[in-house]
Amino acid sequence: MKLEGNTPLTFDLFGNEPLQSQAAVEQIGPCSWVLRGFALPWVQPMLPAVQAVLAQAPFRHMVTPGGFTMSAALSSCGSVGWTTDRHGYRYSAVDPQTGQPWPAMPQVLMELACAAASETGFPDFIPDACLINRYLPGAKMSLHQDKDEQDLQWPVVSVSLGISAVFLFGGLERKDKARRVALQHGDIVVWGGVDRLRYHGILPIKPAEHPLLGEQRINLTFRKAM
Ligand code: MD3
Ligand code: FE
Repeated sequence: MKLEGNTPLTFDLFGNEPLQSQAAVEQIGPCSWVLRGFALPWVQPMLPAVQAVLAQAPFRHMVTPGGFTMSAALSSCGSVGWTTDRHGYRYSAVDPQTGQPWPAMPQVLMELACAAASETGFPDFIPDACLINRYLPGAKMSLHQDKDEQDLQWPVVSVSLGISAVFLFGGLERKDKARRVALQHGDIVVWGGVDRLRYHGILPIKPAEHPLLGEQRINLTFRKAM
């Protein structure tokens, strides 16, 4: 690194210079923001960390309590992960597919989520779950609310990687008109407060090729579940 007169030197736990990002911020709700490109400086160190998680806890297609197989494939890391079966949706400390605890949340993912939350006014956010969704072309996520977390005062931080998506940003009732927002590689969405229970979804992904990730979209959502 370059040493200059008064540059403060700060290092993370591994003695690395912390990554920083300057991103264009778009406010899309009273308590929701899109940080365009915020994750870009983290992408290179993130990808091997995500791959290591997926080696321990491979993607799987969840079946909803109603019997529908979700088109996005899912995995998790952190002290709890999200699972669904015919009894319902819940967070669990164990991956039901392996019987093992979920992989720990890699440091670089935790740092990115905390940096993005701080940027939008949630400096004390410490996620305990990171859900990893993989969308191949045609996959979608129907309108839903994220309400399985215990304390809804904490925000959710979402990181988009790979090919782009159109997300639906609805209201507090399913019937409310949803606005469409394009999400690209490196974009982060943070939502909390009065927006925490807004309906949201992802339109079917259009086929495209991303130079780093190929024909897929990966979305990471960081939550404080317990
Ligand atoms: C929620 N994931 O995992 S995150 C999910 O891109 C999930 O994979 C989607 O919904 C994905 O539960 C969407 C992005 C997002 C953006 C804006 C929102 C979620 C939002 C606004 C309000 C509530
Ligand atoms: Fe969601």
